[in-house]
Amino acid sequence: MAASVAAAVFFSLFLLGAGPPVPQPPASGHTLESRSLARDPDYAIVRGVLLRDLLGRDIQTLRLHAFRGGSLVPIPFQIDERDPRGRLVCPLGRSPEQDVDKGLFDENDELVFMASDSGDRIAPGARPVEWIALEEVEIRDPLTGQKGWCYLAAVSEPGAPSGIDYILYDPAEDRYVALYNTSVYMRGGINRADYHVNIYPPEAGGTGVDITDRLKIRIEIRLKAPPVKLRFHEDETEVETVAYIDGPIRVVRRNQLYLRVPFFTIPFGGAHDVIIYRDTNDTPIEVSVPRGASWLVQSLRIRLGTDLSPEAVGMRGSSSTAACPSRKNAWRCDSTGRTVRITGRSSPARRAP
Ligand SMILES: [Ca+2]
Ligand SMILES: [Ca+2]
Ligand SMILES: [Ca+2]
Repeated sequence: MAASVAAAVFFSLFLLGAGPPVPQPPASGHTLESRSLARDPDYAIVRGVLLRDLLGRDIQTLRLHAFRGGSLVPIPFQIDERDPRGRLVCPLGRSPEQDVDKGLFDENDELVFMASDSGDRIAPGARPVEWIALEEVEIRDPLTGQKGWCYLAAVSEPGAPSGIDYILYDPAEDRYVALYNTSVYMRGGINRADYHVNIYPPEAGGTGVDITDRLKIRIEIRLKAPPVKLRFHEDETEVETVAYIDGPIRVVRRNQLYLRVPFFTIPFGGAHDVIIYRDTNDTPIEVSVPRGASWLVQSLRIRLGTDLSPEAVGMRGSSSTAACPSRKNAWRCDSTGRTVRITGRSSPARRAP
């Protein structure tokens, strides 16, 4: 049942992505070099410091295009600002934020787009007159040397953006639906830290069924005095999404984790970002330790892991760069040493307390 509901949502997303017709810039120019890039699931991030001709521009006037089939077409992108400390600026949610320059493109702000949306390289000079400033972005696969290009331009009369949104986010339910990657957080209600649904549709090479049992969180705090260990797991945590970004390429959820103790909750570490793309997730975690905590805390240990559901048995994973991890009960390497197969046998992580 869960799989069919998710499939229905997925197709809604696809239809939204098709969207209404988008005004196109005039076809112009000719191809200087054809796109050879073949990587599909990767996103690309380009910092403003590399796009100097556009620094200081109002971000709302910027548009990203690719040259395909002899025409310039708008492609989905977003520009996320970072504050002077380097933290992503989240303009939505309970605690919305602004960059200090209030929406201008500066050196640490970043352009984000999918590598698969890039196109051919266009000949210099063959560009619409509406483009008052321009930077060519070349992306290159470091493994193969294959290339693709796109063009970020400041436009005098910016039209509608591409109309494609690869990822939808519902802050009320804390649920996201990405084109190739669907997850639902919160088991049994709001304010839970763990996700419990993760579906990869057939279009992404997946099975279309939920392969996740649950996220496991194990936190152990060893105190100096009294010399005791405090242990918390995912059922003893709460999370609050304090702010977020919802663009066409990625959703950023800024979460504050709380530990539940008798009668109240205490914040744990600083807020951390969960960054969700069309195909993948990133969760950089930074733990803030209060000044003076060394007088009280001997050590802190955090373990995170995902338990898979029986539907994951038989799945394979591979890496073009890394060898298989050491042999475990839960998976087996093939003869190449680069591919693992989920066996379904009980793993050390599952047996852990
Ligand atoms: Ca900035
Ligand atoms: Ca800025
Ligand atoms: Ca979105």
